Amino acid sequence: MAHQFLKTESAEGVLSITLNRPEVLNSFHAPMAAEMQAVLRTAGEDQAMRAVLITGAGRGFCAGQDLAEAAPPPGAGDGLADLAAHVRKVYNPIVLAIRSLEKPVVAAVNGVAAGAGASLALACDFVIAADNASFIQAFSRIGLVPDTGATFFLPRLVGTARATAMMMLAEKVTAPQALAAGMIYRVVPAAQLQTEASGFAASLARQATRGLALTKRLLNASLANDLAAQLELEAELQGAAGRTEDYAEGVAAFHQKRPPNFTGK
Ligand code: T3D
Repeated sequence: MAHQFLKTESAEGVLSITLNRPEVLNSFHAPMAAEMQAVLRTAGEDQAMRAVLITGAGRGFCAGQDLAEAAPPPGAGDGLADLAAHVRKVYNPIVLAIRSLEKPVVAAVNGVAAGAGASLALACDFVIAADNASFIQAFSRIGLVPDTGATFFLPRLVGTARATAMMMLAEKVTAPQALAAGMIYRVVPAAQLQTEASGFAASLARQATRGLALTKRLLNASLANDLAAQLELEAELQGAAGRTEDYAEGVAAFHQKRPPNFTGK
């Protein structure tokens, strides 16, 4: 399907999504958000796509909400009347789609990730950042609160003290700082980002996709469950993993001393 504000490409079992409004650092307006929601839905349905990669065109990853749409300059329109409704309609479905997608999602952060753009990256399963990328909890600079899941993911990743500082001070966190804080998975030289991230996503797409999906479900649940509930869920989902073709293939490959050929079933 052709998109106006996203570029998509399918290769090696990976659906790559590029936010494509570089002139505004890929900030989200309603049409781009609607396209993103639709593409994530398709990604869930397409069994041939076993991993998803999200990146940005140009020098930024995503600068969050398009402020020209949300709060235009005086005389340029009314902007968004009800931000609560807008967040529910635009951003929450994107985060929920990523977290419930039964395949790994990789963010290749190619530049600044600000506001909901930073949150978008944190919602992904893996964040690989260029060494010149940065993360800014920009919300407080304009009098808003963090959204798009930032207050859920960030304290869990870096602890409340650091999350509070990032959110209240809105300072730029460089990619190396984000890595040191445990916010992201890997930092690579900027010139190698797309190659590294694509290769990494392709390697994920060759893994036991059902097993990864069940692992993702466990990780999602572990953020809320107590130990007994989590142990029970592990048992249940291990049962499901044990019924996959990939489990049979993994064990057969082990005994035959060869690499497994997982099909994602
Ligand atoms: O509305 C709701 O639903 C509530 C939900 C809110 C969620 C949010 O995401 S709130 C946070 C919104 N985002 C921001 O506040 C970030 C705004 N941008 C910046 O602070 C800076 O652009 C950056 C720190 C991200 C990068 O700075 P820099 O110096 O590298 O770039 P720049 O020159 O500021 O930006 C380049 C262009 O992109 C520029 O346009 P121009 O002057 O060349 O025509 C700039 O206006 C535009 N741009 C950047 N961010 C946005 C944007 N245009 C619209 N909306 C943006 N968010």
